[in-house]
Amino acid sequence: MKRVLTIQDISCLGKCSLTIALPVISALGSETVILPTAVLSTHTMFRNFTCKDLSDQIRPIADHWKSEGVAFDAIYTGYLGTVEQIDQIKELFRSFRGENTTIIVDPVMADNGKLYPAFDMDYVKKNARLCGEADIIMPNITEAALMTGMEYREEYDEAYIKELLARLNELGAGISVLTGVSLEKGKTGVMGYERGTGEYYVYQNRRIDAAYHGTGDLFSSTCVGEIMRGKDWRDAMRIAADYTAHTIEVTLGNPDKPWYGVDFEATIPELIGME
Ligand code: PXL
Repeated sequence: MKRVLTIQDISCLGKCSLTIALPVISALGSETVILPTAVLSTHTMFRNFTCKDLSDQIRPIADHWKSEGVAFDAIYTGYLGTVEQIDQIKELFRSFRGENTTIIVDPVMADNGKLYPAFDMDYVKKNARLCGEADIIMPNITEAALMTGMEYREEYDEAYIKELLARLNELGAGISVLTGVSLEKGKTGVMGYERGTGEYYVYQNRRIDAAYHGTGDLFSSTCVGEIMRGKDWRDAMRIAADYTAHTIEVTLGNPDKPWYGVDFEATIPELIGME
C-alpha cells in the first residue's frame, strides 16, 4: 500500500485541509499519515476562530519518524501557518525525499485576487521557494500571479495562462498545474505544463456558480490519491476536476447545505469508481 504524508492545518469544523485530505486519500486506497501545522476551531471564513500554532512539533515528529525508519511514497502540503514553518517543511522534504517520493505542493494562501488573512508577501516568497522543491505544484491563478510577480487578471486568454505557467515552471517543479482556469464561457478547469515533455494539458468542464471553502483541498487531495492509485497526472487532474464539480452540484441540491463546506461525504463512494 502506498503511504502519503500530508502536511496542513486541522480546522476542527469546516471541511477543509486535513479533514478533507485524510478521508479522501484514504478512500482512494493510500495510507494517509498526517502532520498538523496548526489546530483551528474552524477555518478562517468563520469569525472569532481559535488557532494554536504547532510549529514546534514539526521537527520532533519528523525526527521520531526518521528514527523509526518511516518512508513516504508522496508528501503533499496544503495550508501552512507561518514563514518559519515553510523552512521546516523544506528540511522535512530533504530528509524524507526518497528516489520514488512524489512531492506535491498546493501553495494555499490566496484566492480571487486576495491573500487569505494572516499572510503577507514574505509568506508568498517562501511559498514560491517551497514550490521549487516539488515535483508537482497546483496553485490557483491568484497564488500563481503572486508567486511569479505577474499581474492578477479576472479576464484573461490562453496566452496569459501560458505565460503564468512558463513563469511557474521557472520556480522549479517538474509539473505546474493552474487551477480555476476558465478558457471558455460557462466552463472552468485546469491547465498544466510538464517540463520534461514540454507538453500542455487543458481540461475544462462545466462551471457551477457557487463558491465553497475547501473545494481546492478536495481537488488537490483527489489528485494526490489518484496519482498514488497509479493514474497519470493528467487523468488525475481530470478526475479531480469532475469529482469536485459533481460534489459542488450535489451540495447545492441539499436543502440543509452547510455554507461552510461541500458534502464530499455523500460523493466519496462515487469517487472510488471514477475513471
Ligand atoms: O481551504 C483552504 C484553507 C485551509 N485551512 C484554513 C483555511 C483555508 C482557507 O481559507 O482558512 C484554516
